[in-house]
Amino acid sequence: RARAEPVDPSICEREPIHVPGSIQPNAVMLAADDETLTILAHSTNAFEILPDAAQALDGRPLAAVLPLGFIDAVRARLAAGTLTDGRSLRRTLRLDGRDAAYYAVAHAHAGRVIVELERAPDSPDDFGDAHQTDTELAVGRLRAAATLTDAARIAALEVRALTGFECVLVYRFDPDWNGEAIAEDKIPDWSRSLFGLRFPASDIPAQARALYTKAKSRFVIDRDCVPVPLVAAPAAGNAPVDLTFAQNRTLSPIHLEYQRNLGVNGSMSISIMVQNRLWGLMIGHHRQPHYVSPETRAAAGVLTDAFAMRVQEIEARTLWAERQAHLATEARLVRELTRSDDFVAALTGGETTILDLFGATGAGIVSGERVTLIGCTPPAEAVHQLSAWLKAGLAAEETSFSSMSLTADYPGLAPHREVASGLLAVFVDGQRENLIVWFRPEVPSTVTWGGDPRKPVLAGDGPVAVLPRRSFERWVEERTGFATPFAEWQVSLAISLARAVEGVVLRQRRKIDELTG
Ligand code: BLA
Repeated sequence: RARAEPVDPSICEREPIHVPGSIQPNAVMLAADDETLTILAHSTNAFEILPDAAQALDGRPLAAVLPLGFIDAVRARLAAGTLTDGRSLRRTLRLDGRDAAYYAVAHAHAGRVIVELERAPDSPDDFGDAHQTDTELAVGRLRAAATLTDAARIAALEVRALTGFECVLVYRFDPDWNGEAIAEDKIPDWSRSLFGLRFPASDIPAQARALYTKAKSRFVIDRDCVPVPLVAAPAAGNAPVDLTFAQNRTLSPIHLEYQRNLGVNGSMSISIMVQNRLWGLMIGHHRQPHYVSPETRAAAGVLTDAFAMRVQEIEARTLWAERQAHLATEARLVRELTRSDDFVAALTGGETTILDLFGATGAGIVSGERVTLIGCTPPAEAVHQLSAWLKAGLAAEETSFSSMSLTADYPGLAPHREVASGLLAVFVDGQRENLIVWFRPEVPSTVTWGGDPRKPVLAGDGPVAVLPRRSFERWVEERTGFATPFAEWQVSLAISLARAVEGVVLRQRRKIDELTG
């Protein structure tokens, strides 16, 4: 059998998902010029609810087919600039010649006002403010969660209770945009579990993440539905409608294939934004088609935002406490430094030492030929060679170096990777005679992926060049030579400690010069 060529997952990033040219069939879409409000494009199912649509819609005013009160509200919001960037106007409308009520959601984007019409349920499944009350109670429970794990578990449970999906997952991105399902709430009779599994970055490609940073949610009612095309007036300059913020955009066919392979039909994903960054997704899965009404979708968005705020609070509080503790340790070390003539002894010999910083398990100081080590470290000779390597290799303007896979960067320490897979090193002086180092141990980890991350894509045989993998079988990767990375603030703190030491070292030199000079 011929070996398949490796497939390049970056092909996935090239699909222009914001202009799919179609919508899901539960909605009707009209797109009008945002100044004149004349219709420039419509979905081909428009005639189903707009009796006049059998005649050409394009070129007619929106006001000819939608209630005037609604059009006035659209104009007012346009004038106020509050219809863009994810904001929308929502109204329940009565349309001429129709008994049913329709939900209309209008937003403006890229020169268009886009109106999406969905039939309102005949008998809403809740009464009055039930939604609001439920949502408020759920927000209260989230607020009480003390840890990230608890908050994620509660969020998955509450969002599932609200939306009725068979499974809700909290999916968290890592710094390289791989992701992990950190919480799962699901119906007992679905044996599949994705909890704790990791997925490679290419499963949610860059343009999709960029879009999700702007537009906060996606709902697929029926993966296998036939998309409804958008037809545009052939007017000059009438570009395909940009559906970045549309609620009923059809999702990428490649992604729908992925869902098929996962056994998922109805789905949801809501962006979890923490400090303006896409932190993760609240994902909903249903084995059958699953309709979620617009009010419920909005409430799920509110709950997801509440979770995001809780994450921000918990992360900020943890970071703050950790930094405060480190600043206190640094202050004690600096006090020792000012009392001592020997900076090496001051930092390694007292009650507080540099080993109390950064969660390191080993630390040391190289001062000329003298190597002083505390905790679990490679032997002195190896640390001395490491310092020579850094002295020669660091760029002229650099004073510090950190690595979470030191033995890959510097194979000389490979025999010592158990104690030295992570390194934070900082030179004290411009001549690079004095170096402080912190070591972190290897975290021997097995990462369990949902499928082989080295093969996220298959070659397509039809019109598409790539297909998502078919198997989500657990795939266990043994990772060796990795430590928990040092955070940026820890590197900064190490540099500030080095500056304090430099002051002391210079003072000692002056003293020695005075005595000998
Ligand atoms: C989008 N991929 C997505 C989305 C998710 C995932 C959640 C958001 C769209 C949605 O469903 O709402 C991936 N879904 C997951 C993961 C889990 C899950 C990791 O449930 C685990 C719990 N995807 C591929 C390959 C390609 C690809 C090979 O695997 C491209 C060749 C593309 N994924 C892809 C694209 C989108 C996407 C293009 C954007 C869909 C859109 O918004 O139109």
